[in-house]
Amino acid sequence: MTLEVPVTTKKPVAYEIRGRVLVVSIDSPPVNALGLGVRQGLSEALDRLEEDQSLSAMLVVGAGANFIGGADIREFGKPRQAPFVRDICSRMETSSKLVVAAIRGAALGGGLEVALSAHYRLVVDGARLGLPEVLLGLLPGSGGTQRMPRLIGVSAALDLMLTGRHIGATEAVALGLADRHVSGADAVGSGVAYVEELLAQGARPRPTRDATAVRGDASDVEAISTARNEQRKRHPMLLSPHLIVDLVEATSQLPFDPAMEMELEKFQQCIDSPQRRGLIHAFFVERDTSKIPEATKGKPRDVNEVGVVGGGTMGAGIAIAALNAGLRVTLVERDEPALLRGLSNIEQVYAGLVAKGRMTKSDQNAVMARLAGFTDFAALGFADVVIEAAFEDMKVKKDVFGQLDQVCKPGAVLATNTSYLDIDEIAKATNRPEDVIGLHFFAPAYIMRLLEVVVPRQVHPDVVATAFSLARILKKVAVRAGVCDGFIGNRILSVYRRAADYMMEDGASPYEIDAAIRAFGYPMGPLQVSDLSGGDIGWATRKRQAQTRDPKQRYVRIADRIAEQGWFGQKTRRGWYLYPDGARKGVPDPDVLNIVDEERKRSGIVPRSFTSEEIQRRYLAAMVNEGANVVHEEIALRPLDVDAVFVHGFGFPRFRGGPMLYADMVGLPKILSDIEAYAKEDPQFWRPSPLLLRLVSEGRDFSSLNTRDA
Ligand code: 3H9
Repeated sequence: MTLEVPVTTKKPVAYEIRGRVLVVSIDSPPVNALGLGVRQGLSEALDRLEEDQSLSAMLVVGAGANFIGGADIREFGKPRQAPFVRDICSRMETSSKLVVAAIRGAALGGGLEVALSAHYRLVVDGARLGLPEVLLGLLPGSGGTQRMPRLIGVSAALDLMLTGRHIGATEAVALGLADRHVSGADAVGSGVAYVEELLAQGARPRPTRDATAVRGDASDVEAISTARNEQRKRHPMLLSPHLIVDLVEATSQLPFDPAMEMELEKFQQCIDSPQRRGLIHAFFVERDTSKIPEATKGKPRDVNEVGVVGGGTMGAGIAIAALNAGLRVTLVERDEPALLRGLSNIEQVYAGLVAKGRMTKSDQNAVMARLAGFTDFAALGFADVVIEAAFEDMKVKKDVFGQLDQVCKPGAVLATNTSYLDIDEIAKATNRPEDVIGLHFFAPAYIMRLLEVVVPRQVHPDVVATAFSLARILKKVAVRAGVCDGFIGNRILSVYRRAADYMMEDGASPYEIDAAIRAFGYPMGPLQVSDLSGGDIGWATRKRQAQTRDPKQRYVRIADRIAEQGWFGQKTRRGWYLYPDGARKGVPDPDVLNIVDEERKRSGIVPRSFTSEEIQRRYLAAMVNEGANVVHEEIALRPLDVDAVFVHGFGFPRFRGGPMLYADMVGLPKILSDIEAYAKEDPQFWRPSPLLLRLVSEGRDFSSLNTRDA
């Protein structure tokens, strides 16, 4: 007899009895994370399985699109509450009755650890399995580090745990992570059928802890040593990857239970680390930047066809980003030679991928077939969105927008990729300012994930919503910014670069500055970045700003002196560094140090020494203070938007979460007292932001302004 127990949708775990099978369905939107309610529900389900003599097996499934998205990461950092996932996993694994997991959608982190504790695993189409804890500054903390290697071997387990990558159903079966793949998406139906089949075969509980894929032989030892060396080289500043390697090593050195104790201890070490806070902040920030007022007020328009004006570095990069997302692209240039150069810029990137074996020639042809080039603006008549990436000059931009106004269809979004210019002014060149917006990409536009969506005064909410929906299509992190010189990122950059210039003139060498910033966790120092992107760009900006610069402002000429020599960085084989024979890694240049010395003398400065810590503190204080100004002036909606800009567009170390979270972790009173101390030397530059002053006086931090709804 089948006893149907009504499914109560309100409970985060629902049960249904199908014959002799207890079907346990986790129903906790949005991703069935293992919050307290789910853990209690799973624990009660196990009680029921043990107590009910009519039951022979339990099937665990997820309601909705996912199995289990992992631990509820909002709970980390708060007091732990029993029952714990690791104990639930242990009870499942040691159950005397059969436990089976049927996976649809995401089984990630703690979710996969639950599945690993089942005796058998079935996957349906679209399943995504992985242990992505490392990306959050964590390690699998509910037995994943011990069960995964025992099930699929040391090498494969290290790969999954150290990359955090998700694998699909086919790979899961190939690796031995899942026992069966059933096509279709019916996890409950397929799961119950599978359990019945196993019961009919007399299958017995099969604890994963007893699996034997860890051999402890020379190849395992080799895999561990290679992983250890690689992680030391790649992630010297991170904690959790190294602990993961130690724990995988423990699978062949310790019995299961003591190794689990070791896992718990190291998991707690990660939980207590600032890196965990930084990386989890970065995870939520990526999702929260799209919570903007226009998300409810505006309706995105369809985007299939993108027009790009200008085929230089930015225009070509934007075209590639759109092509990669499957969109059709029309490129327009002012004349035939410029068009050919633009098309060849695009073609070269794909040819490079083909040469490296990362794309097939036929895929390249298929992508290029979605690209068309013209010298006549009329070709943009069908575009849903046009992105202008012409020369950074107001007259040029206004001319382009005047032409776009003539040819584009009604409702087309007209976007400019300007980095600094006033978009309200650009919009005036059209009779449809409500359709004009800023889409500020970062070079290379097909790689960098940041997209600043710059919102001018008259733009329609639908256009803002369309920009965010385009960003999703392009897999970018879109951040809403207001109009001002430099928007969020470049405006803040110009301030902390000045702080770096001042330190340089006061005594820190360019190479000490770069080394200090790398030691903070940046992949490159600011002067290396300048050499990579080209010193002529900043030089042009400084020349443009010269007329409006406050004459009382301290101005350091070192960068101009270097640019005046034609030393623009890697492309000219010298800039702040020398690049002998086109080498990508620069070496210090004594001539640059001479220029620095000359400028110090010219300014009457007696150089003093700076420690690495002092360089970092000043650089970061300038960044945080301007970040606060940008929030105060509502150029950024919240501090988290500033964090997103710096992590995704400026190489800020993700494990620190972003400059505003970093400031919270250091403590705002400390940042303010640094700024006040620096202001004694240069009160014109070091002016505490009104927002920083207010938050300190109220005993609050930036995070208190990070409401999840804009
Ligand atoms: C872990 O498991 C540790 C264990 O080893 C040890 C202890 C047991 N918790 O991404 P989406 C929210 S560590 C809380 O847009 P999608 C997210 O913020 C964890 N909330 O959806 C968003 O909220 P809102 C290991 C979570 O369909 C909403 O859900 N697991 C969690 O594109 C929708 O998210 C992971 O690292 C969570 N775990 O992608 C997996 N996950 O609507 C992390 C998501 O308010 N999650 N949210 O903005 C993911 O990778 C994706 O969310 C997933 C769905 C693939 C699941």
